[in-house]
This record gives sequence, structure tokens and C-alpha cells, in this order.
Amino acid sequence: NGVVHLADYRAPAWRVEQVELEFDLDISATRVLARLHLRRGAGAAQPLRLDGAGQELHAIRLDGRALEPHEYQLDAQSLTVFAVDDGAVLETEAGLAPDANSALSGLYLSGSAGAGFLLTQCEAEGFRRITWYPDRPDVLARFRVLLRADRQRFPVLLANGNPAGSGELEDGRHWAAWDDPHPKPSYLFALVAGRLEQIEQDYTTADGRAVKLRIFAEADAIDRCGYAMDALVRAMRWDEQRYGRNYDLDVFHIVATHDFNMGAMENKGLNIFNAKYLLADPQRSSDEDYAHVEAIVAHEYFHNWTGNRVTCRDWFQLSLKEGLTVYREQQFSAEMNSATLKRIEDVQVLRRAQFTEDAGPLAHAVRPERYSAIDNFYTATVYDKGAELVRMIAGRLGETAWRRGMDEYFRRHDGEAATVEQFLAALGDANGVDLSAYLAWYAQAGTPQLQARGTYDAAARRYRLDLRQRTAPTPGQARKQALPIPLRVALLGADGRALPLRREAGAAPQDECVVELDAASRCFEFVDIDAPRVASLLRGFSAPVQLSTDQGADDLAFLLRFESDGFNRWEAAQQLARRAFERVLGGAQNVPELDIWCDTLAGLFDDAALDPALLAELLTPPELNELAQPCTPLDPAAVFAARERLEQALAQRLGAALEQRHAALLKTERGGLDGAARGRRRLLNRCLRLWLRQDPAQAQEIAATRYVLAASMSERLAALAGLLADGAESGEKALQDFERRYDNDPVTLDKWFALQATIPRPDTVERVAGLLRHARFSLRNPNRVSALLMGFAARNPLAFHRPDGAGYVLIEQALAEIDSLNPTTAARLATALKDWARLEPGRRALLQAALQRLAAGARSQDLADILRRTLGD
Ligand code: BAL
Ligand code: ZN
Repeated sequence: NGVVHLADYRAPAWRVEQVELEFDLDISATRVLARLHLRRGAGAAQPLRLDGAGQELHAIRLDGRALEPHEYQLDAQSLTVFAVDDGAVLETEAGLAPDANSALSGLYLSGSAGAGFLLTQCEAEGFRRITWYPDRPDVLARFRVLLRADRQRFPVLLANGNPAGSGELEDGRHWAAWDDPHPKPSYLFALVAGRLEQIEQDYTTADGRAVKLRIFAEADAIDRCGYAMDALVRAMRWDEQRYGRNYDLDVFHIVATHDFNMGAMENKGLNIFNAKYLLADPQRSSDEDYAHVEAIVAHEYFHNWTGNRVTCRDWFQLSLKEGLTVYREQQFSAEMNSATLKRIEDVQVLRRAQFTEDAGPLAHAVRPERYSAIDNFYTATVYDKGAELVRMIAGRLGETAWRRGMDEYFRRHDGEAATVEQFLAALGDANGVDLSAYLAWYAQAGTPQLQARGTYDAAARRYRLDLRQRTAPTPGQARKQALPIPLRVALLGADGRALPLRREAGAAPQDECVVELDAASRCFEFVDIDAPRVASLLRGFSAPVQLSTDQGADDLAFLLRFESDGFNRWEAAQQLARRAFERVLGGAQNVPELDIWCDTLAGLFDDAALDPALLAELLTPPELNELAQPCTPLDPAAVFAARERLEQALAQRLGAALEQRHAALLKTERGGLDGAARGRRRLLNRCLRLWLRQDPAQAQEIAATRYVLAASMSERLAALAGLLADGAESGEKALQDFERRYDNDPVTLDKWFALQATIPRPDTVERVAGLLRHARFSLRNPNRVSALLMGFAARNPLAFHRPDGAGYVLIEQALAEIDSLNPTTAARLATALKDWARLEPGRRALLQAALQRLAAGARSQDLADILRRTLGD
């Protein structure tokens, strides 16, 4: 039935010691010769079974002898050769049509046949679409690659590893050879061929290796690669300093493409990037774009050790490289920027994408036990919850022990394909601790609900914290076990300062403690405590749980005013807003929590000492999807209206101060890219959005001017989004202007598609339907689909969930078409439909019917898998 089980893992029956690949590259007819030097692997002798799909077999030879048809068997997914000796060399010749490959997996064409270039994407199972091979991550081979192509059409020829010669051939063709000395799994293979420009920088590693860093892009994009180069150099230095990891080849290449299923890919020595995460320039890129480029360049670079040098034994271990690498990127970004802001942003991503995933039909463990389409497991759970697990373990060990443990992990497993167990064992053994209890976090889906209750005994001067955990059942996992949950705790006194904490009399006091709940419930006591005003729990979001406390709105307001842990200060604002939202949604007219939230924020609004970026985040209630998560049955329009009331109330409470703060911030706005300028701009833009609610006529006028005179893309986008949300006529004019300005720049034009897709109005359905026919839109391009359709389905509940079901029909029709072009993209878009069962009955029936129709006609395994799990079949 195509389902792969973790429990069925067997070591490979055949290994590949070395592989030589020769490519004769052509847009529509590429030939691939693969020479595999084979070694018998584990277990009894078995025929050689290689994965392969979508290519034509032109020749097959074993040790130089052409095989007879009865000596092998070829089907749509594999090639089996019956009598193979240890040490044999198998040669196959395959024919590929890259320009017909719309799935963007394997070898394909980016851009037009006349001007585009060829490239590959192999993770997870794309290599089998290039040649027949044991396409699994635990087969590590040395790759030598020879590329031949027409020099004029393909002047740049790149593959993994170090350059190993190049030269001319007859008929205007040329060749380039590449040799990768580091054995690697096939998913890390890459080649790129075409007309590309480049920028270059020299780099010397801490251990003295001279490395040429080069970034390649098409001519119209190369001048936007400078920031990525800067980020790369900083990431390389950081990995040397923080983890003692040096780069290990003579070149490091990055290539930008507009046609890519993922954000980027860490192929050994030849990273390939979705252009939207590589290109940046002050006029066209927002502050968020810059942050993404920095983070993703670092992420892919960090994979060189966590993923490439130490890879995964099987795809169930995907989080071993992804969760760990996300965590390393989070550390890097926190050090490059504001650690508090980074933590807030990471938790926002976790709550919006992962908590919602964990609470729905697609919930799965960080290390799932089965899959039928591995491409569907590049999820927020594997990446972001996986990073939280690493963070908990790193926190449990402490900084020095974490580094010691990571050194041991690299020492033990360099050049190997490892498992989560081996990771925990290396970290634990290096420090004499047993971390195996954390394995349960990897195996168990669902977000633990953590209940905390504090009681103070004034006579005994003791503070008692009662903790209780529970995880609701998830699909296929009815019973849950208690997990180790580290909780960072402080007790604040009446003046807002942290009280000295002691777990037992006579112990050295600390401002903050970490307690670990390692059972279903437990109580912790702190002694010699004087007059605690409020407990600050789960500081820094020390575990990926949903915390509920017995604290009142006044306690949260106190934390919002005084808490020194920036994350928890923000969290107090979020919790207050959430409580106000729940009351409003429940129909209450008089909502004290709303008044407290507004009043406390108004008190902080003029605090000159407060970081403007943090203030902007404090002033922002949780997003719609977060607020909607606990609502059953869910009426998206009611959720939207309730959140609007929060925004409206805050805007009215801040009153004229909004215009004043906006004007003051505007005076210093020059479009600067340093952290302080970005932080001020974040607040400037937030003030505008609130001011638009408080005084629409005047604020719209200013927003329209700001759109035209904007010193940065962030400012321009904020003005435009505000005008569109308000339905202002000037918004439509600005949209036309935006289209004219960026018509030839797909990365920037995607912002235009996304902005319109997310206009919170019911008639956005018709707008999106019209944009599907726009000359620059194509269902073949994952970035266009993400901007317009994912933007609409995942971030515009008011329009997508229009009660007449028109939004569902629009997505259903698009999905059916995308499924036949690009299964990965179709499956990803389909995840936006996962919450159908929680909807109120009317919408629920309409969306369920759309899902059932789609499931009946799904062509790809990827889409069928998502739909089957979504429908609970
Ligand atoms: N390995 C797939 C892309 C990434 O996570 O870096
Ligand atoms: Zn990654």
C-alpha cells in the first residue's frame, strides 16, 4: 500500500562506494551515464534493487558487459539486477526530458526554454528521477561528475564538491568535472547549468582553508545577492566560533532560481535557493525579507555539518537534521539581532503553524512512525517543534555541556547516517547524563497542555507550584504519556523585581529557576519567599506547551508592565488579548479584560525606554489562526469580527497619541537597514494600522502619501496593506502603481499577489479568481501559488470561508490542476483545508464535499495522502 514504517528499517543490502555520473545536457533531451561501484551490504545476498522513475533506459552493462533482458527487471519505480557480485560496476544510460518536468523534482528547467537554466532538486527522492540508484539517505558514496553541454547555451556548469578540470569539446560544446571528496547520500546531489552571472568573495576558514564563495543568479538578479554573501560569511564565522565547525571544500556555491518547491536546499557545496530567500535590496525587499535571507542562508550553510557531514539514517529521522539546524539558525539569528524579538517570532511561527498542525488531522510526531509520501513531512512539526526539542535539551544541559555534547556527536558520527537515539546518546554520554526520556517528545504527537497553580503560605514563607500535564489524543495515538517539561520560573515581588528563589533552606538564591515536570503532575516548593506578587512561568517559552494558569487579568497586566524577561512580557500581552477575545467572541458587551489590555498598553505606549520593535509586538494581538484554534464549532467571520473589536478598542484607547507617535517616527525614517531603524519602522507601521482604525479619513491620506514616498519596501507594503484593508480607493491606485513598478520582477510581484489575496473582504474571492488569469500568474510556479492561493486559503479566513463556499470551490479547482503539474505544491496547498471538521455546520458541509471530490480525483500520492489524512480515512 506504499506505506513505509520506521519499524521496518533494514540496513541497505547494497552500498555504492563510488559513483561516476556523466551528463550530456540538453533542455529537452539529456543523457545520463551512471557508473556505480557496488559493495554488498548487510544481510543475506539479495538482487540489486535500485530506485528509478520517469527516465528511459537506453543501455545497461555490468562489469562492461551489456545485460540481456532476462538479467534485469525494469518497472515504473525500480530496476532490479539479478546476479551481481560484490565489487561489480553497473553502468546505466538514461534519457531525460528536463523541460517536461513540471514537478520540479529531479533535473528540470528553470525559466523559459530559450533563456532558462537547468538544475536539480533531489531531497527527498528526486535523485531516482535522474538515474537508477539506492535512493536512500544511508547509502553514502563518493561522487564524481562530468558535465557536457553547449558552451553558448550553458556557459556555467556546476556540481557538488571541488572543480576537477574543464575544457573544450567539438561543435561548440564544453565540459566541466567535479569531484566531491565527502561521501554523501544521493539527496545531496546537485547540478546547475546555464547562463548565470556571479559574485565572488574569498574566505579563509579558522583552520586555514582558502575558500572561494560564489553566488550565481540570472543577470537581472545578480546585483541583489550582496546581502546573502554578507550573511554567508557571518554564518561561516559563527559556526567556527560557536560550534568549532569549519567548511571543508575549496568552493562554496549558491544558486538562485525562481522555480523551486522548497525555500532552499543544502546540496553539498552547491546550495540552491528559491530566489525569494536569496535576493535582497533596499528598494524591493522588506525587513522581513532581509531577516529571511539571513536566516535561510545560515540554515543551509549550517546543514553542512548537521545534515551533510552527519546525515540521517532514514527519512523518519528528518528532524535530526532539520530541527537541529533550525535551532542552530535560531541561535545565530538571535545573536545577530534582538534575541527577544527572535524568540517572539519563532514562537509565533510555532503557534501559527505547528500548534495548529498538532491539533488537527495532520498531527504527527517529530519522528513519525509511518509515511506514504515523505515530501509531506517537511512540516512545522519536524522543523519547528523539532527545534524546540533541541532547545529543551540544550537548555537542560547548559551552554558548556551542550557544546561538549555536540562535539561528541560530530566525533562519533562524522561521515555517517545517524538516528535520534544516537544524537541523544552522544549528548548524554559526553556529559554523564541520561537524555533518553526526551525520546518520548520525538515519538508523541500533540501539544501538551500544562496547567499551573501557585499558592503562597505567608506563615511558612513557602511558595508552592502545582503542575499538571495532559496531551489530547491525536490521529493514530490515542494514549499519551507524560513528557519531561522544563519550566523556567521566576517570582516577582510588588516592585516587579525577581525575588530570590531557593528550592531548599540554605541553598544559594537565584533570580530564576528551572523545574522539570517529569510526571503527569507534581508540585514544587520554594522556601524563604517574601510576599510574591506574581509568578512568571515558562519564561523564554522554555517548552513547546500550552500553558494555562490561575492568574487573573491584573496579574497579566502586572507582568506586562514589569516582567524583565522580554518574551514573557510579550506573552502576558498575548494572554490578556486572548482572554479579552474569548469574552468578546462569547458575546460579552462589557469586557474588563479588554479595558485592562488597552489601559496597560496605553501606559506603555509613551515609555521611551521600551524597544520600539517590542512595543510594536506588544500592541499586536494574536493572529486570527491562533485565536481560532480552540474555537469549536468555528465561525471564521465571528473570529474576525471579535479580533477587529480588539484592534478597534486599542486604537480608540490610544487616540491621538497614535498620530503623534507616527509623525515622530516618520521624521527619522530614512529606510535604514540596521536593527534600530528596522525596529522603529516596525512600530511606525503598527501605529499606522491602528491609526487607520482610529481616524480613517486622515490616516488614509497619510498612508496614500507614504505609499508614494516610502523610503523602504516595508513602509510601502504597510501603507498599501492598510489602505486595502480599509477598502480605500487610493489603495486600488497604489496597487496599479505597484504592478507597474515591479511587473518584471517575480519576487516583488509576488508581494502584490499576496497583498490582494489577503485583503480581508468577502469579495476577495472574485479578486483572486481574476488574478488566476493574470498574465504573470502561473499554477506551474510554486512561489505564485504560495503568494496568491496559499495566502488566500491560509491567511484570509474571512474570504476563504465565505459562507457560500465560493472560496472552497476556487481552491478545489486550482488544486485539481496543480496536482497534475506539481504534486508537492498541490499537497502543501491542500494542508490549508485541514480544519474543515471544526467549522460550523454550513461551511463544514461545503468544505467536506470539496475535499471528497478532490480525494476522488487525486492523481498524485502526495495530494491523496494529505486528503486521506485530512478526511480521517
Ligand atoms: N533540506 C530541505 C531544505 C532545508 O530544510 O534546508
Ligand atoms: Zn533544513
